[in-house]
Amino acid sequence: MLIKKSSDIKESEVTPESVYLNRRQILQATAVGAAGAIAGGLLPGSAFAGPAAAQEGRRLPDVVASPLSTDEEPHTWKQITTYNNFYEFGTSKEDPARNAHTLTTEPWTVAVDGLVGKPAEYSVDDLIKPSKLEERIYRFRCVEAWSAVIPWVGVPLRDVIERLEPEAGAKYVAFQTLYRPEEMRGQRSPVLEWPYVEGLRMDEAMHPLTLLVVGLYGRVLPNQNGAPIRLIVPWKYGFKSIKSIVRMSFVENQPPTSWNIANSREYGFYSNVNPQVDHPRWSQATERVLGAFFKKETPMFNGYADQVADLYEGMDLRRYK
Ligand SMILES: Nc1nc2c(c(=O)[nH]1)N[C@H]1C(S)=C(S)[C@@H](COP(=O)(O)O)O[C@H]1N2
Ligand SMILES: [Mo]
Repeated sequence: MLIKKSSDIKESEVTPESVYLNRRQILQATAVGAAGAIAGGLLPGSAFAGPAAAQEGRRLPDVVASPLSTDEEPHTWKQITTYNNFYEFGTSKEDPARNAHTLTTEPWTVAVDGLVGKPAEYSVDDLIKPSKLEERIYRFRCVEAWSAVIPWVGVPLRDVIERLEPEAGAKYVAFQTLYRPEEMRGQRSPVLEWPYVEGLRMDEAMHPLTLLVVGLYGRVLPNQNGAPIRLIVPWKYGFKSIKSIVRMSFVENQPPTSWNIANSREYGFYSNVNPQVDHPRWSQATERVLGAFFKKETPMFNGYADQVADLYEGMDLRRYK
């Protein structure tokens, strides 16, 4: 992965989607055309029949480009908002785009509790202020072996945690998604234990790459992508990146996580992207990039090994999956 130096970046470089409607789209049109003939449009992100893109919400003010962005070209707004995983709105990849409009995200509060100096119910604005909003273009790798490149807008989780003043005994941060079956139709079925929960070890939560996300392509986050506030941990499989967060708890012991509760044989707590350790039912060595036909090799830690490998030094990553 190439990382730009901050001195090379101006605010005007923040990504409007139109900038990317060039080479990439031409490449994709070709790839999807070829794939459509073979796979009948069932390929992730293909242009064939499917839900409409999310409506564009409010533009977020004063977003600065981050030097931690990958130089890969992002997928389109339409791709990122029509091929999602969000079981609260259904189990198929098109369900969130069809069903997530029922979620109301205002008002919204995030409860902060546990071993922390400043527990309270925070509005999203109060939680992220006064950090400056950054655009971070990250590689994103799902456990189901597809991947995308996504221009998120958010603030480092680290800044937020520092302001909340965790106590020395806090070793993990636990996160919880909203539970509101009237608005989240998927929660009316027991496909997962509700509410969705996730967690990070404190050093993972404090890592500079870990982002609390409130936007996409410079605009407020669409519901299907986890509005109004979600986590992004780019070196871990996508399911660690919990959506529509309503609680952050500072705890001493490793917290339970949804996919581990659902199937502990297949999903561990760490869930770092690791091409050397297969999922029990499929290989993790390669990935299919959203909209592309050919698979490509998955790099260790999703390409972020230089930045995060030392978090796991001395750990057996086959055991701690
Ligand atoms: N609350 C909640 N968060 C969730 C999920 C979910 O079902 N519910 N799915 C996860 C999985 S498996 C993935 S791959 C990512 C998908 O994020 P995206 O739809 O924005 O690409 O969200 C993660 N966060
Ligand atoms: Mo996923």
